[in-house]
Amino acid sequence: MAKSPVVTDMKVYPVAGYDSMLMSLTGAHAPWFTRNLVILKDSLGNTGIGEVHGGADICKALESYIPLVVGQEIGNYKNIVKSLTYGGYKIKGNDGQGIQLLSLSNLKFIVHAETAVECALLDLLGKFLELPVCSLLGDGKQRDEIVTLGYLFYVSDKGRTDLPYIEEQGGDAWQRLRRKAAMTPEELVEQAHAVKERYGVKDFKLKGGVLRGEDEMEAVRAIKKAFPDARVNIDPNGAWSLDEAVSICTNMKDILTYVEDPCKAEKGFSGREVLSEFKMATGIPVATNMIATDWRQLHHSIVSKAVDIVLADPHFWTMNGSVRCGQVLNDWGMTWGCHSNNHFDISLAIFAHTAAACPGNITAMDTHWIWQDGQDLCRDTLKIKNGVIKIPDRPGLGIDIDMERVLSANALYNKLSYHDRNDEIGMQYLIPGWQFDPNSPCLIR
Ligand code: GKR
Ligand code: MG
Repeated sequence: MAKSPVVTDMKVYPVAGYDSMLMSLTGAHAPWFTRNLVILKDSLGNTGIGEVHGGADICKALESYIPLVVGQEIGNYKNIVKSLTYGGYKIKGNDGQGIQLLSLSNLKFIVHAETAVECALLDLLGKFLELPVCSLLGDGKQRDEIVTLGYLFYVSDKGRTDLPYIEEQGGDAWQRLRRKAAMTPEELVEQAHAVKERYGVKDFKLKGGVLRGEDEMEAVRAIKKAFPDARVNIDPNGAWSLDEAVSICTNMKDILTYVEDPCKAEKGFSGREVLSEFKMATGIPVATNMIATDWRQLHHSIVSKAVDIVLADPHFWTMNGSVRCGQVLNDWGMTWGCHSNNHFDISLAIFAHTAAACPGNITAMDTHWIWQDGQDLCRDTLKIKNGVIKIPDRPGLGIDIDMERVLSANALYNKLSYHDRNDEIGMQYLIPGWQFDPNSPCLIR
């Protein structure tokens, strides 16, 4: 009987890369971000790769998977992933809150570490069957190109800290601008121009939760004025109260194509109830990556008509789970989209292949990668050109790991004194003693 190759080796590499001082409700991004990589080898000598969020707990979960993966046939990948979900190390202390209040310490409970293994197995299986990963997901490849949006951020002045944020010299407008402060509507429009020039994106998302909602809307208005054909969205991560969100957004109907997590649970009402009231009051479509991060939450979001666009990040749902979510949303007249955190180019490929397998009219894909572009861990990294990522005409993910770069990203990780995301440290240079408050934009204290 024909057999598929067997996994002969699994390695886990925690890695780090550089970031700008990006602002959001949770504070200011540190000079580094961390991720975890999985690299598999099979009996044909092929390599399969995967990436997931960073941090020691996720790394420990991945390491606990090694005996469940090595020696297994890649054709059995669904059962292997299932065995990890049920048999791998469970990160302790989950209070069940999820990220509905955007607590960064809860992110590790939402992340499905096994996605990194699922991805690496699919990469191997794709190479064996000579098919791209997206053809192995759901009902197969639905599109050749993935439209992405330009993810804009307020950027703080790193000169107000003594933290080692990187500087970039030379390059194009985007490479110069992405390491510089951008706090005014004019500076954000300049940022948007640079992103459009380099990547050809047509749509924009502004990360809010930084200034007063009214002030952030000024930036949204300026972006829409500069790019009248763009679909423009703002995401304050639930920083506003329901009343505030309704009042700020009501006049913005012609400007906002949709709004992401404008408000959240309050006064004894769940986030889903509150967003449903927001939608009824404003008629503005709502996207979320905070209140529909698993099947049970999705069920309640749909029943309460709380959202239109579900940003089903494959790192939260697994790749197969995210595609299944995309199929259900499409059948039920809703829209699939993708949430992101800072990531390397392997996750860019995870997003692209997952999006390629989702049917129907998906929304432009989020990605933080433009802030990391150039820190590739692979050769033949996917690129955003003319606003789209083309699915490569190659088996598997279509990218090849560069071990030299992985080892240097791993060396950077090992030098760091902390490995979990920490947005407080940078913030405390700006506002002494600063602490996260889910109800207050980060610069309003
Ligand atoms: O990178 O600061 C950030 C974002 O705010 C991120 O943490 C969010 O999870 O991009 C994300 C979102 O869409 O909510
Ligand atoms: Mg969001």
